[in-house]
Amino acid sequence: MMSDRMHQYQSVLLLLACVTISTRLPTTEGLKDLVLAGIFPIKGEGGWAGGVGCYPAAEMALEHVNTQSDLLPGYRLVLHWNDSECEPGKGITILYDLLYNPPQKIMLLGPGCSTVTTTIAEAAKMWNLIVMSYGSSSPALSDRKRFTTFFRTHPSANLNNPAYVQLFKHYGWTKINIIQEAEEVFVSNVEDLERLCKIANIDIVTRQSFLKDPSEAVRNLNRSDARIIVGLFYETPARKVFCEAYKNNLYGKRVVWLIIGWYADNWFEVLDPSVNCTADELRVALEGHLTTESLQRNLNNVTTISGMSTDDFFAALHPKLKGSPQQTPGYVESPLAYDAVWAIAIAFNRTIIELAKHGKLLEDFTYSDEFTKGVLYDSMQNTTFEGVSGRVSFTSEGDRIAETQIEQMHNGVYSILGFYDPYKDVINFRAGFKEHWVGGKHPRDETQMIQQLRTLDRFLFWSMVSLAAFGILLAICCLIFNITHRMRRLIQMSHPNTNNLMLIGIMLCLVTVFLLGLESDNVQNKENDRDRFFSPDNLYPWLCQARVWILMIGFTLSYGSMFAKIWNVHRLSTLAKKESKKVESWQLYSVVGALLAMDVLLLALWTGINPMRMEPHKFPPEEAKDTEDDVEYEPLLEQCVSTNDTIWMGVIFAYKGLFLIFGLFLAYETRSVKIKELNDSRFVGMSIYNVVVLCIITAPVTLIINKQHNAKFAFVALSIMFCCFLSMGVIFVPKVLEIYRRKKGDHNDSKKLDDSLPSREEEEKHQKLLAENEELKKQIQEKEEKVKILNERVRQRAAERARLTKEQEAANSKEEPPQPNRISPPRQTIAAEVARDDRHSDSALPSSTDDPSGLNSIHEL
Ligand code: ABU
Repeated sequence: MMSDRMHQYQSVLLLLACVTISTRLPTTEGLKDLVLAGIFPIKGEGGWAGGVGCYPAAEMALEHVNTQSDLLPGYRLVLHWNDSECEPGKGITILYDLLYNPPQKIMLLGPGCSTVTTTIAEAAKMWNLIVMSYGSSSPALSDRKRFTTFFRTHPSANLNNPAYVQLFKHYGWTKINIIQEAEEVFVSNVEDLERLCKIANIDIVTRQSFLKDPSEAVRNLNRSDARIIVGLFYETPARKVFCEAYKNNLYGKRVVWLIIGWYADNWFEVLDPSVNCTADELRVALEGHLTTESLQRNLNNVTTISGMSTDDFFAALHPKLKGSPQQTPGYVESPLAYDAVWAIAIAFNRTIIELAKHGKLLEDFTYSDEFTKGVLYDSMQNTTFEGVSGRVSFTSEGDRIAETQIEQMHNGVYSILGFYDPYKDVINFRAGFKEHWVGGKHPRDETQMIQQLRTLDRFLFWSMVSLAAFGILLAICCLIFNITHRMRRLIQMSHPNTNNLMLIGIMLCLVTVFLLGLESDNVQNKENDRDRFFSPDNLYPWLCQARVWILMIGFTLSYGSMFAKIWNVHRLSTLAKKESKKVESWQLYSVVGALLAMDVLLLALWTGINPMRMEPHKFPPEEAKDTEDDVEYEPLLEQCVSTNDTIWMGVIFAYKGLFLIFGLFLAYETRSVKIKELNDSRFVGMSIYNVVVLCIITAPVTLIINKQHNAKFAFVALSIMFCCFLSMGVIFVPKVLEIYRRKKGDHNDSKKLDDSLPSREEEEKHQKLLAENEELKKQIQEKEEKVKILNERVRQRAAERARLTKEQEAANSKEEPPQPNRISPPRQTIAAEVARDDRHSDSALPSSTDDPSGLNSIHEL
């Protein structure tokens, strides 16, 4: 048991000796060690293994710092470090190991992963430990209240956000989608991006997050038809995300991804058993994507504090790397690790000088030494120098300010597209850089919706308008006819003024056919609008109003005039015989006037309370078959609408419906009434039948085919024209023919316009005669039946008599010679026999007493 313990203890010591690697420097006698605790992410799954590239850079920096004679004279910087594997739990464990095992650590270099840093940097104040991170990008770390002793050479990821916004603006993207790993580093980054997008009026359409498996999040993006996708995740999940994107077809000419730029250059080629896609598939999914990362190298290639340029730095670093730079995670951030060590050295240098003023030594620092921590903090805050990663200085939150580099991938290779300058808030695109997009041009943020107005078929429109124009011409001819022949009795007796009103109404209705075919000018695409009849946009509401007003007033004038006549005919026909049956014009006009007033009142209320406007009805989008572009057509149908239009239409339909049905009733009631002063009243009645039937059919059918603009227009136009033509025909053709007949010489004034039509009395008389005739026919038939029966009897009697006579003669010739007084039975005997037979026959037949001879009855019949 004891030996086991010993063995364990030895193992721990051995392990500590192995993992706590002191950087071996050429020691100089009498140099005091200033020991740093270091945390680097090297192994581990997921997260960022940036320690692989950053640790060699930090090691190189220690080497260079320690060889500087004017920096930290009498001291040697030493690093004791361990691997956090980018795991917060593991990070805390190794922090304890580092802090609670000698030697005393003066400062913490790292951690490199934001997830580990947020845990450790928050706790570091408990040991009065200043933390200098080279690889933590989390914006959450900029919270000074939470991370009181934290500095970093790595810029905050939020620095990329203004660059994103400028990119969105540059490409005209206003609808953005986000997919993020559920880690604080990305959550806080996205929150800042959302804030900036809101200011720039850019919509975040969907925001998907995932913990380990991104498949559902990617599917959700696909469902939302995402086009511009910002992806914030570590490198390992990135491979999973793009594998899912490949499987879900979320790439190509319609999609652009914007992701983090600090992954290793060939990150998608890394063999990963948890990813079910080949490198080639990932390359296909990644083609054309953009990356952003804070600039982590000195672009000017100036000589830096170490005496090296950035190129010199990388040249010196490459031999220290285990693999190729492209495959080395953290290679991009290595200048930050190098500069972090230099920043610590410079801050230590200042601190030593400052502490000396207070009689203190930096190497005497303990975890309870707040004073030294304060001096060290101030020194770090004021540190500034030209580093291989650019100018190093810290904001009050301990952040770096840096440019953002934007890259694009083409055929699996990244090329720099430009840089975002945070001071000027502009992107400086690299001169001569050619963007590479899968579809030849950058994708849109959504499918381009081209609105296509469904216009009336030109042939249909012109056919209907021509027919309507012809109808107006006919109405004008009828009007002229009515006026020129107004002195003729035939026209006078038809109350021509009412007919004129009707013709004016018909003309108005026909004008509506043209108004119904007018279309507005407010759609985006004008390609197929060449031959449209435009009504200027601002006049369209007036057009809507005009259609309703003109059609309603036209209808009331035409149908109302007919109604007034028929109503008068009915009124006169129901008057008592002694009352005057004179047609008063004012009565006709007042009916039409009252109906018109009702219309005007209703229309004025409608227009005043809920005026009409044009509102296009949108049909479901249709895919554009004529283009390769990301385009869909959205068919539009112009329609006049108003608030509460169903209520208004309901009121009007109800009122007009009653009006029509009442007219129909009056027309039926007066179908055979003749009024001398309204000689065309029965033609008017026929016209009313037609109008009512057509209106009753048209109104519901129009509502049903409301969205089929051509069919609706044709149906409404034809119904209007049919009513108009029929009314004019029924009322005016007989008049024209009559006048024509009279002109040809037939001046028979006694012949009236409607003489051909029977009056009600005549019809009743005719019906009576028909009934009488039927009765007589029935009687004749009965008599004929009787005659038939009697004829049969006569025939039977005659045969009987002949037989009897024959028998008699035969008997006479055998027994005795014939005697003159017994040759034939007396006539009376036969008649008596017939009479006897008759008494036995049907009682319905005439008896022998009524007609004793029988034969007489037959002859009479
Ligand atoms: N450039 C590496 C950032 C890693 C991190 O913030 O966790």
